[in-house]
Amino acid sequence: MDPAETAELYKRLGRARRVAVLTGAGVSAESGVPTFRGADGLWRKYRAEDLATPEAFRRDPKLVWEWYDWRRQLIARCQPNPAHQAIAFLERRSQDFLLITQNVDGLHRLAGSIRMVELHGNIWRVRCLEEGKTTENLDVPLQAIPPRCECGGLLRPDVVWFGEALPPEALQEAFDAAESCDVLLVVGTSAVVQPAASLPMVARQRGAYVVEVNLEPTPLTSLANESHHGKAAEILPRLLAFDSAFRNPHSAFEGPGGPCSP
Ligand code: BV8
Repeated sequence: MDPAETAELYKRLGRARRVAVLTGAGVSAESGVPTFRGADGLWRKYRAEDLATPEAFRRDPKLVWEWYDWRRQLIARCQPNPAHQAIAFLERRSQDFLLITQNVDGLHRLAGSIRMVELHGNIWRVRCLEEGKTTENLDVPLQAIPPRCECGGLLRPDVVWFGEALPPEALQEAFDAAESCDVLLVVGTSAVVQPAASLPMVARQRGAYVVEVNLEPTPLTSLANESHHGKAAEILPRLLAFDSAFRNPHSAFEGPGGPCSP
């Protein structure tokens, strides 16, 4: 990667007080998790309205759970990739940090991310429709489809479906971070699903330096300060000096002499 391509970002990261990252399905693509809207996207094979809505679940909980069980079995075989690891590395290097993910696959946490919000829930949690209780369920495959709570109530995936409100605390935390961050990295999202897709606009309007990493241009590209097109697992480690920092742990984003010194 041309050093000129990273100089500005290094400088910004070096003096940033608060860093935020927004991720979408593209950050997990190289782990083998299908995206939603790409050529091999999940929505190509299924209509979102048929599966990722409360109405679909009411209509046919077995069909919706068969889709989620298939996704859980696939994700269970996937490991975090260098993009997830680079984001966890950035968190450790940043004074004040928040990862905002739209992904439900749990790979960021496996990669070591701690300060994060999952805007659309998590595919490894289930919620009882009778008691409202949320529990972790790692069964692969599920023991029964649809799964039931000990109380006999139907369990649903603890994810946010279309037409459902996002978890208010997570959403508030995400907008607070977008409004106050100095740098926002936007990685692997088509930026079409609201309200998450509004976060980069809010950050830019508040003066954040917005950097997009995506295979291709998106509706965000025109508002980003920098756009890097390519695979996140290849670009992000280089962009964040993640790989070279491993060899020289005092290099990235630190003090005088590092590549980001003003
Ligand atoms: C809500 C469920 C209101 C879990 C998902 C205007 C304003 C507000 C809302 C709306 C609005 N217009 C329409 C709406 C409603 C709707 C919406 O936004 N619809 C869209 C389609 C127009 N929004 C909602 O319904 C939301 N709720 O607004 O509620 C409300 C308020 C109060 C009370 C009641 C209701 C709920 C949205 C959440 C929906 N749930 N998933 C699951 O099963 O997964 S959305 C689904 O899309 C996933 O969660 C995913 O995270 C999300 C976003 O997709 P992306 O992550 O961006 O993935 P995608 O495949 O699209 O793109 C991948 C990108 O990666 C591509 O750009 C590709 O180029 C790139 N890429 C691929 N490979 C790589 C890569 N990049 C780098 N490297 C690679 N290797």
